[in-house]
Amino acid sequence: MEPGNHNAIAQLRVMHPATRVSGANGCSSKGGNGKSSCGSSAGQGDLSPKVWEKIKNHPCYSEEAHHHYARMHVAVAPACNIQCNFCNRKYDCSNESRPGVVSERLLPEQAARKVLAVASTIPQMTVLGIAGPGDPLANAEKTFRTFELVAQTAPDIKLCLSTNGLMLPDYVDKIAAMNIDHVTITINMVDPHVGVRIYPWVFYNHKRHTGVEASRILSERQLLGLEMLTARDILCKVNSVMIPGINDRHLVAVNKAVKSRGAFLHNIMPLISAPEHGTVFGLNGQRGPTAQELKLLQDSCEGEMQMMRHCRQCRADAVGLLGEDRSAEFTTEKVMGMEVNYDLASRQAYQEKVEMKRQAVVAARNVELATLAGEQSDLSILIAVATKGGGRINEHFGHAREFHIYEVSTAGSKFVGHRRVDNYCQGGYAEEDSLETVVRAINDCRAVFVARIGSCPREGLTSAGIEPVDRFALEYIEQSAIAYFKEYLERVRSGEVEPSQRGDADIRQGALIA
Ligand code: CLF
Ligand code: SF4
Repeated sequence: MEPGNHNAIAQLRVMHPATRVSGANGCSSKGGNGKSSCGSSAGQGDLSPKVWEKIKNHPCYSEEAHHHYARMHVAVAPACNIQCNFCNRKYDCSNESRPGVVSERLLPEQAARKVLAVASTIPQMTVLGIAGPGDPLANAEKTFRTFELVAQTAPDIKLCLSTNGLMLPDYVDKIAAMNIDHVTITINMVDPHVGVRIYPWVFYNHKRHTGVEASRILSERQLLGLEMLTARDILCKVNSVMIPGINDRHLVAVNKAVKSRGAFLHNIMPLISAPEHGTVFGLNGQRGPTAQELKLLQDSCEGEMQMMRHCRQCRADAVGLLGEDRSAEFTTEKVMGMEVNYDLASRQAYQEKVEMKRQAVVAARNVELATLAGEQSDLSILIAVATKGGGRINEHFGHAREFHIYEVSTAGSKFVGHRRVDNYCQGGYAEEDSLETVVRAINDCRAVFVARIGSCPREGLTSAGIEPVDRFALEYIEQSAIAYFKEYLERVRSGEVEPSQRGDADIRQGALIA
């Protein structure tokens, strides 16, 4: 579609216009009064039906959902009104994206057509997010116009917004009026003296502010915006970038501050910083956290509120399940050539099947979990899993671009993160050097579950103390993890294995363009 072709949306075939699934009546988020079940794999748990309806197929707000449902971003928001030391304008917004250039910036009409094209092709795509590449509320007109067009033509798609929060208080009423049910605010500090090391300036009220004053304005606006949103029962997630030596310890205070203002979920992400990104932090050698540092901080905050651990710091034009990127299939040129056939009824029918599969995953996990009843042990282990989604161990070791990490103990299994890696198998031949990077990425794990694995990587992993396990190929992840843990306990009790501590692991730095 040519830029500015406003008629294109009207030409799209919309077979079943319907009311928005994501209701206008808000929700009864537990707000600041307690930890909720969201973001975990616990299913509805203690969530109210209204909140559950909002999160159950949102891949970012529900860890369990992220194995089954996809999201997409449209890059309609190029400008930004603040400067973060971890951002370079040539790259995606680090608030919501990994640092890779956005392939295309879109006009709202192009974006809306792309949404329908994706919705027609990927029926489990349930969420449209606007997350950059700049700040969506610094580009408010384009952002809201895009949401408006999508709400008219694809009423079942949840609308999701991610912002640095500077302009948030000005737009809360608009956000509520447009049924945007999910808002993410990136809050890296609540103390301007910490902020001064993260934000060199903010542009507010027609003026560029610097120093402590800049961070004071930003923090006040962020927290005010958060309070205003939660007062309207809009689900709020807070993203925080963990920057060792700058805000790592301070993020516990951020966690408390956002919890007390009703945030629903806290997502502490590792700083991604490399010199080639051209950011202030990248150029001055500021490191990101190790896997263990990140997990320790997330664990220490988890008593306060539910933590998101499955964020992929995705691009501002990402499409697909978290962890996969199908954006190259939906360039403007390709979208223009596609027959767009948005069919709400068939989307819903497909999603009902997804729901049944999802329930089967949970049921299998619960049956296995019941067999742990009465087990007494302080041991817990980490397991890396090669998966393509669906909650199953269905990826070959050599094809995995990331591993899901599960922590297993007598309490059950829990998703605690993911690790990106270079493909071990590079188009038919094995890349021996990449085994070393894989080992470093999952070095804290006791075992790696795969659908298949060759003899060379099997030997390399074994000698690194990581057991390659393919006997659960194609089985459910959590059910298998619990079964493995029971065997592990028996092996420890029989003296066959020593329950020694594993080492730390690397979080991969640098751009990853799918
Ligand atoms: Fe996009 Fe963000 Fe909505 Fe998700 S992403 S706007 S809440 S639909 Fe999700 Fe991506 Fe992490 Fe963001 S994995 S970077 S948390
Ligand atoms: Fe970059 Fe996003 Fe920060 Fe703006 S808010 S400077 S786009 S990371």
